[in-house]
Amino acid sequence: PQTIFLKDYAEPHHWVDTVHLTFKLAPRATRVMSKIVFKPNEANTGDLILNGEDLTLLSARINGAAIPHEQTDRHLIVKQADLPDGPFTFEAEVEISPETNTALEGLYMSSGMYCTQCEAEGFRKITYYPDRPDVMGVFTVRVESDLPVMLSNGNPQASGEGWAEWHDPWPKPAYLFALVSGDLLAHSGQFTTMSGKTVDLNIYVRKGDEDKCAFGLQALIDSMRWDEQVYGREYDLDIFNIVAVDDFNMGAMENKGLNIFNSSCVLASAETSTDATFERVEGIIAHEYFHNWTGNRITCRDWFQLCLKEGLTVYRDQMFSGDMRSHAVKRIEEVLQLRARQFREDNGPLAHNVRPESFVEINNFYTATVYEKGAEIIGMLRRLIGDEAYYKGCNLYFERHDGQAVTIEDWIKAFEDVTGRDLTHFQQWYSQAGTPRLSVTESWADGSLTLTFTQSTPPTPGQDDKRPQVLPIMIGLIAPDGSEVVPNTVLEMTESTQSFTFDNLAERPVTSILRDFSAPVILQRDIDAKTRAFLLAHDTDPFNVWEMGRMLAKDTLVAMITEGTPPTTDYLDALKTMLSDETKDPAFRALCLALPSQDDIAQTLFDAGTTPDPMAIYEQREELRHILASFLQDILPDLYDKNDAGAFKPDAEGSGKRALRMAVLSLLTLNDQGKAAQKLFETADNMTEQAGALMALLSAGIGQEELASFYAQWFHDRLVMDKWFMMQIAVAAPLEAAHIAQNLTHHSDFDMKNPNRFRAVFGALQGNHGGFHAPDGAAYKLLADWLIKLDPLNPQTTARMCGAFETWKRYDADRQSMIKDQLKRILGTPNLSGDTTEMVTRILG
Ligand code: B3K
Ligand code: ZN
Repeated sequence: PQTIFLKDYAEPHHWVDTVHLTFKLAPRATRVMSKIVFKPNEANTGDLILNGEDLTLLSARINGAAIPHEQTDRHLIVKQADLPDGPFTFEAEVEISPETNTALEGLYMSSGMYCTQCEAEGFRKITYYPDRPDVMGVFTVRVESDLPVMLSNGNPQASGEGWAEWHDPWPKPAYLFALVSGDLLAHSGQFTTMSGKTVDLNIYVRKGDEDKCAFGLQALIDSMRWDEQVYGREYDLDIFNIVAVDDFNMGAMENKGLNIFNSSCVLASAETSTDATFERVEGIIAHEYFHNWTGNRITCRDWFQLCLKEGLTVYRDQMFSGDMRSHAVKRIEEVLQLRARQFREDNGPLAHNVRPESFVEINNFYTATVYEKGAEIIGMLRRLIGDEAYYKGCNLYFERHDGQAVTIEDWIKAFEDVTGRDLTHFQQWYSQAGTPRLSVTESWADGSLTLTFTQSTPPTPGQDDKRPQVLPIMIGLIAPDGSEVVPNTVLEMTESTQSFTFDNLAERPVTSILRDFSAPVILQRDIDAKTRAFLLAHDTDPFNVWEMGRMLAKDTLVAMITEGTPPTTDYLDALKTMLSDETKDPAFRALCLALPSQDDIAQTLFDAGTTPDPMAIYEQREELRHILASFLQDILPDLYDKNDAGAFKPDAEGSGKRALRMAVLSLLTLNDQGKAAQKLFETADNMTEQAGALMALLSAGIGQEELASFYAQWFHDRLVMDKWFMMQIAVAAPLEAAHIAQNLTHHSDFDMKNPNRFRAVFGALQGNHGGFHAPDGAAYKLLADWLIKLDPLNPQTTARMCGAFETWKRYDADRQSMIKDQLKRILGTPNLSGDTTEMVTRILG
């Protein structure tokens, strides 16, 4: 495998004008006929270079005549000297085998249907083509199939018995190509765009899933309206199709006019889906739809620019979800995710720039850093330049680059042009990895408060010296009587150390720092108990109120683990007050009640110079749950009853109440031997409460009977079965987790070829911190065994799951050496994929 560098980017030798494809679909012998009109790129002339992998070439012609060409296992090359002058037509016929394609990249089969996944470099497994995003062409596709539904990108053009033709008028890179054929049903609707055009909307699913589409369709309609109202972006085809596929390597894919979804990210019903699933479906539908402008109409010049479309589109879907639900709650959830996934990545051997400078396998860079940190950069930009300039800049970007494949520089330039500011320093967020540490001191004299900030970023692999970043630090000042004397103010920090002074203050105020988590940094603030209690009670910024509570919980756990100190009454009282405060949103209170994860505690200990002991973390966190259950015992039953949301509606209000109710139930179960949870399990009419009750029971070490009856009720529903696999591993006690997971891999419903099922088992195992790091190393070995088995079938999912080991350097010598042994064993496997080789090599460092 070869390393590819950003600095080596060169334009292609040929551009594509139009593409005609004909697919004669058959499980093991699909024929693909292509007719591509090329024109030489006068700025960089040379051989015709086409990508192609796992293809059987049957014929190739240029302008109707056979041509001399070179063929390797990755390319088809025609020498410049053998090419006609000027534009020419290349035609080829290849054969491929979708049924045996277990990598789920290119054209493959899932539960009897044909479907495709081309991003990033899957189109080359379909036919010979310049498979790079800067080559954009107008596609016309003919599908011939025995199965009734035949779909591709764009608008339907003509169809007959056994065939259909589609034409996409918008030039696009090959990674946005899609084709689907199956025995499918459509759940349909319509949307009228802002200029009055009617768009047909369809969600295609397998028979039996048609009653799980209504929510997704409404989310699509809401997204289309939102993008018009907020960004002025209108949809541009007559039809928008979504297809649900069971076997899919990630969440969903934004193919032009034909989004393909992992069925777990589009199907939803009250009985089978939790509130979290509804929220995820809404967010992912929006994300893929928003790509139509940020990704499709304007795409990436090369894969190094991935964050151009992903960071921006994540930012847009986050804004949308905040508007649909609650901004405060959404922001806290985003930060929890960012810290759990992106900070974790940034702190370990896989740390990389938001815009990487080299890669072996681009699929390994669809990461939390590119996506979530990429989104944080957009949020910081907006905070620095203000809303008006932000939308102006976006409009300029859309106008200037519509139909083009562009770079981060082009994106930033639009904002420089509308603001007149030099954003060179800000742009460093794309080229410097690592999470900045921010500390602050305060001084007070004669009515003036001075805040002195210091920032530094620890070294990351290949980047030893870090420079200061541009940080928008949003603050507020609150007077001792609780009134806010300085409302939200953004301080722009650009130096390593920098002071900001506030004058003419009557009394010394309390400072609220990094409101709304205005920059993706680790704030190291020595804050005394009194100040923290004051902010908990008076801060107007909901994020910081939650953050104060979280700091208290973390300090409590750390003190229990490292010093054996029991929780202070400060913490317990504050939590009780918060929970009982009915003026506060139940969803917010649920977030306050949730304890920091074991992984989060492990990282916190490590940052503080202590080697984390996973068993102690597990035990003390359990101990704290028991202490809370007994301290809060008077209020729990009442909270549980009051937050019964009644008839199920997957909206913010209902889901907020259920979230609080389930968090309360989890503690209540430790007091009542599971009575309330058992009752709820039997009577619940929705999955949020049924699964919530089961999780509460399992977490208390009971509930085996309910687990069995859950299986009996749901064994026929594959998405619910994923939960059944996941739940029992996720909450298993440390010494049992690997054993339970291993037994489940022998269950007749376990199917390693289905990524959802594989992740249900092994994602849950790595997510169970105590279980994954059990002292005997059984979980390390089990995961390695299965990664080795999966790699030849599905390298992409294998490589991604290797991330489970990325934190190995946090732990003691024994664990380090056990993990290293497993990583070396994986690396030593004959014929290991390039994907997995790259990941394991980087993790070993
Ligand atoms: N763009 C796709 C991700 C493709 C992943 C390829 N390994 C989905 C998304 O981000 O919207
Ligand atoms: Zn995306």
